[in-house]
Amino acid sequence: MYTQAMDLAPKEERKAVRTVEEAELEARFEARIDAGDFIEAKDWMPEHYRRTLVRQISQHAHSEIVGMLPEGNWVTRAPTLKRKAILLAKIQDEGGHGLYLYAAAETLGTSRDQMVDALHAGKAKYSSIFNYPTLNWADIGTIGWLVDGAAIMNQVPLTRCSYAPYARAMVRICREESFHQRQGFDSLLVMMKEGTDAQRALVQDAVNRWWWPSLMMFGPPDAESPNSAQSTRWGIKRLSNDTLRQKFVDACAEQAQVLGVTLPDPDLKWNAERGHWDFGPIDWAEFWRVVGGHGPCNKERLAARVKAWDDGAWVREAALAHARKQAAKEQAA
Ligand code: FAQ
Repeated sequence: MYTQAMDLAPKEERKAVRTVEEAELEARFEARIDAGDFIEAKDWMPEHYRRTLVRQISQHAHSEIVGMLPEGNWVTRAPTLKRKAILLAKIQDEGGHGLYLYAAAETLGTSRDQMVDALHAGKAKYSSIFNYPTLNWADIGTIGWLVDGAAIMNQVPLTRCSYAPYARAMVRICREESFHQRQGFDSLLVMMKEGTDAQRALVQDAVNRWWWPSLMMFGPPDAESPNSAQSTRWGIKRLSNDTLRQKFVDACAEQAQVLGVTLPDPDLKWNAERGHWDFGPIDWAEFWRVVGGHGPCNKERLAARVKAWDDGAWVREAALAHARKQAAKEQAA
């Protein structure tokens, strides 16, 4: 059920015999990838490259859109006008990121409606992280610090992805994510340094709950990541799941000291020989349970997206009717 292979043809059809011309095109494509060229939408590309990108970009777009929900839960309860304005701006940014990414995926020949249908039918994935609840105000700062922090770590290398429309979208998205991470860290810092004991306890509680799911955002270990080898070969992925996860742990271990919070991992310690922070085992059974649709909020998130889509039908219909009227007017003129 939970696969993104929504428009994969049956296996027999995919085995279609390659013509000499296709073999030449493919060799030229591989040479361009080897030379570090960017691939544009109208360039020839192997079908598997196209499908891999649609899979990844649509998952990424869905993550941005579903990712608005956990934070949206706190818009009406933000503690000050300033925090509310920041939160609103951040959530709007996530919506914008989803739209750029759907547009980037559309350049590969898959329509937004197809992608949205796959999400609503439970066939398309979105990041596991957004299936966890936001229980207290410190969850919002923690999402900024850890979730946006993990998102940037993963997304900066994507600005050099071999598919140019995706790489270009990522440049702007990363700039905005950087502001998101900073506002989260700032919000937590204020609670930790100027807050009450009760506020500091809220921050620690939020960090305890979000730390491990944030590490899972980078995907399964390299040895168990079926898509990594090919995506790396094609320059879609520039750094591996485990490499990015380690970079994230290294950054957060230092930042946690500045904040004065404890990361909930008794095995977290500096390893001078490796020049990295060691960390404890990740519960991959939990990760796969959440990815498989059985996390704490999967049902709620999907239901909220389907309801928002259904409730917005009249807007889409009105926009189409307006466009038809305008076109008819122009034709008559
Ligand atoms: N959750 O072989 P790999 C954000 C799936 S945006 C769910 O390693 P790949 C902004 C994977 O799809 C966050 N599923 O796969 C924000 C594959 O299944 P499939 C999203 C996951 O593609 C912040 C299977 O496991 N970012 O946070 C996850 O080479 C705050 C095997 O995995 C992106 O999407 C997961 N965590 O590497 C918004 C970045 N991990 O498709 C609001 C772009 C893996 O074969 C608030 N994506 N899976 O059925 C990527 O960089 C890659 O797709 C990875 C996975 C690294 C996520």
